[in-house]
Amino acid sequence: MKKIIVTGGAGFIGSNFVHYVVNHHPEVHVTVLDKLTYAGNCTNLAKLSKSRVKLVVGDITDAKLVDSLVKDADAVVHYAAESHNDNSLKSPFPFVKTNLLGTYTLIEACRKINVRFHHISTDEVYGDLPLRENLLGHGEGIGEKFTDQTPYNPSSPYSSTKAGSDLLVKAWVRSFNLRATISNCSNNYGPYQHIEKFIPRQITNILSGIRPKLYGEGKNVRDWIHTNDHSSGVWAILTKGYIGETYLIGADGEKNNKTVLALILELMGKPADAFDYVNDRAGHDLRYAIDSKKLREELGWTPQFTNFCDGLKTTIDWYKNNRPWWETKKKAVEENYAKNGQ
Ligand code: NAD
Ligand code: TDX
Repeated sequence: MKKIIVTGGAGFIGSNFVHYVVNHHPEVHVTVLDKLTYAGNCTNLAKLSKSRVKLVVGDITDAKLVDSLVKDADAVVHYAAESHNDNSLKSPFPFVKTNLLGTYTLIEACRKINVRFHHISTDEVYGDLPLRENLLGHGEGIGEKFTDQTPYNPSSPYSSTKAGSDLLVKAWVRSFNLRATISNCSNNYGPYQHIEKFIPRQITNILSGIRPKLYGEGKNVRDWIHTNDHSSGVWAILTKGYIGETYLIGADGEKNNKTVLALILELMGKPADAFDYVNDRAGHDLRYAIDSKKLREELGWTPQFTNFCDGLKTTIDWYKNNRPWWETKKKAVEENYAKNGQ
């Protein structure tokens, strides 16, 4: 694995993966293919040597461009996507185009010349699980965590297009012997995450003198994983995973949104009630939880960044120390949320 293409490598998780590869695998050269949408930022890669990482600005739905890059690669690691649920509720078309047509374009390119493909997906393809409090009386273990056997049941335009892209990859494996694997990961946090997302939105609200905003009652549960652990999981699957298999990546980080916000407020020295309840998200998934036994037992992967409080502290410091990275975007993001009462 000497030359890899990372699509979406200028976004949050993709750029963290590129840093991970550059830092841990000196023999690998990375070509990032990224359209630099509102979510992509070439400064995410600025500290990396140009001899190790090349940025190609372009669209994954551009078959000619994709073909020309794939012909020189040993593998494609596909992160590029429209990634925000709230945006998908307002304007689904870019999700259909990038997540479905973009994935199709990439797997066709890889199929034609037999290039290894790894597809990055999300636990949201499985829909949601009942809250643990609502499980009482229904027996232990029922519907407890997602596995690769859980039926697909996506809720939003975002998660349904991610589900569709997974199904395309599965069909290309079965019908065309595409050498592909899929990973479905839970909610990531860490540096370089766009301020539209929950954790960076609340941190940058506090840093801007705006009260944090909690959807609904704040009871919804997300299974948090540090993005560095996502990267090591993807690398393990790319290099040791079995073709055609799906691996779930998660680090046992279930917490409800109110608990996460309380911790952010405490770490940033604010009173526990210094936030607003705002309109809930339409179709808001209740709970996600990953069973990552297959990845741990078959490929020997173990997450390293499992102290959530420490991870949150370093993430808060990153946003404090990198104000120019987010400050110019803050006003527009908040104005957009305000239109929805959020
Ligand atoms: P992001 O929105 O921060 O980054 C997406 C990147 O893709 C951006 O750099 C953007 O410019 C690029 N992109 C978008 N459309 C493109 C196109 N048509 N052509 C080329 N590049 C394009 O997203 P993220 O949070 O880093 O998520 C990355 C991947 O991980 C996605 O596939 C997402 O579904 C998946 N994922 C995310 C999470 C999470 O917690 N954020 C969890 C599990 C899986
Ligand atoms: O201001 C907010 N207040 C709030 O309570 C925002 C932005 C979110 N929320 C809630 C909604 C969710 O329950 O916080 C939770 C997390 O929200 P997001 O950061 O928007 O993430 P989520 O919708 O869970 O999806 C994320 O994880 C799975 C990523 O955005 C997806 O790309 C990934 O697939």
